[in-house]
Amino acid sequence: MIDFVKIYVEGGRGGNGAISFRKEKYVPRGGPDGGDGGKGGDVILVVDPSLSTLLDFRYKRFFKAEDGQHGGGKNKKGKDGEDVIIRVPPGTIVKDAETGKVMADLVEPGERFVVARGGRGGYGNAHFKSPTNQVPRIAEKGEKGEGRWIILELKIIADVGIVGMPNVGKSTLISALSDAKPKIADYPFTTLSPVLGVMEAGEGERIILADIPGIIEGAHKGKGLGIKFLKHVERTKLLLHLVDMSYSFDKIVQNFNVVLEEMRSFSARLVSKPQIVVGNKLDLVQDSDKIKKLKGFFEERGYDFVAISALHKKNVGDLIDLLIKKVKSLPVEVEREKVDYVPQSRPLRIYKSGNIFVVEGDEIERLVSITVFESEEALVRFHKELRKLGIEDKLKELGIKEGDTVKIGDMEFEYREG
Ligand SMILES: Nc1nc2c(ncn2[C@@H]2O[C@H](COP(=O)(O)OP(=O)(O)OP(=O)(O)O)[C@@H](O)[C@H]2O)c(=O)[nH]1
Ligand SMILES: [Mg+2]
Repeated sequence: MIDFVKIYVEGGRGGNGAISFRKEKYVPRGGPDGGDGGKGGDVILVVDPSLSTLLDFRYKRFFKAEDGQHGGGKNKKGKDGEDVIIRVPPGTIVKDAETGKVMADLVEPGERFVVARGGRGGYGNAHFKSPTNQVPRIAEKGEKGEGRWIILELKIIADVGIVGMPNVGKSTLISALSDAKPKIADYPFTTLSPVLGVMEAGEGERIILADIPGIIEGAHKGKGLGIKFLKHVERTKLLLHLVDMSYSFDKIVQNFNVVLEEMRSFSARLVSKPQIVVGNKLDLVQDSDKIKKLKGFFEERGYDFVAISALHKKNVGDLIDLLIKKVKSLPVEVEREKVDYVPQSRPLRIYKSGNIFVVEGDEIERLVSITVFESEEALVRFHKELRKLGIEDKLKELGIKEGDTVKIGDMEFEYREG
């Protein structure tokens, strides 16, 4: 099962603004009418409930939205770039790959999250008309789209998580209760990855069940398969702990405790979930006292207990009733991962590195990226901004001289006394 992928997402670049002047009869040069560039497309994640793994991302790792088109004359705005829609299964947690911070936890079908914004379109020269400048020969370039590596991590959303030792009949049970058709066999570790099943719960309601690989002693230290799948039952509402009743009473209790301990070692949150105990393989039990004893034992500890045979569908109806009653009594809300990602703009920083004066910061780098340096007017505007941001003063403080190199973003400039 693919439940962890790293992908690259990038919004489209904004289109450039146009420099253009109205052509009118008998007027040599009309007013500026250069249109703005279109906005770059966004990369958007959308929850698609028909998906249950991140398998698709094994083959496609780069997602870039379309660039905006350039503006044109006659105030023609460039067309916005198309968004890229990425479909993800419910329960997909989105993290910034660099910091590991959670950007979003996508749960509800149709829920959307813009994971990389497209750049703003550049202003055309019509924007720069002012009382002192009737013929602005200046336009902006489109802004770059956001680009980042992200991690998608799937934590299945189900109502009931079926846990237990290998070979106790978890997969047999999910196939008896739902539409799921997992592999069933008489050896441990038949199930290698989680399986989801939908159970009809009357009045159009449905309960989603998750069957995960068996858990053995030492699972939290990496033994067997169980532990890495435990995260998939971490946000179910109810745990259905299945035990194999063909063993002796003591062995059944011992096995039960092993699974409980392994879950506790994995997470306190998991083990504190509401839990019911289901004894399976009733058909193999001759001694009806054992069942009474088991029922007493588990109920004393606060668990509901049902004895069934998943294979022969014995008492499965009772179990269904109990599941419906339990799930309905539990909160509807899925526990979401806490979002702790705050988009941070890099502040302005000016320093000397060797002979080079380096200027860093989102605002100034953005300004560089949208400025058309070939245009004298744009250059004047750029210098004005530098002064306004206090960059000029700071560079002088650091002892900059005519002819020195200033690096801003990935552009290098020769410093001229303005
Ligand atoms: N006699 C009897 N056998 C059962 C019952 N339920 C399951 N089995 C058998 O137990 C064996 C294991 O069943 P699975 O459903 O594959 O068990 P599991 O818990 O999913 O096993 P893993 O995926 O390996 O953890 C199979 O041979 C099933 O036919 C039952 O109620 N009675
Ligand atoms: Mg199984």
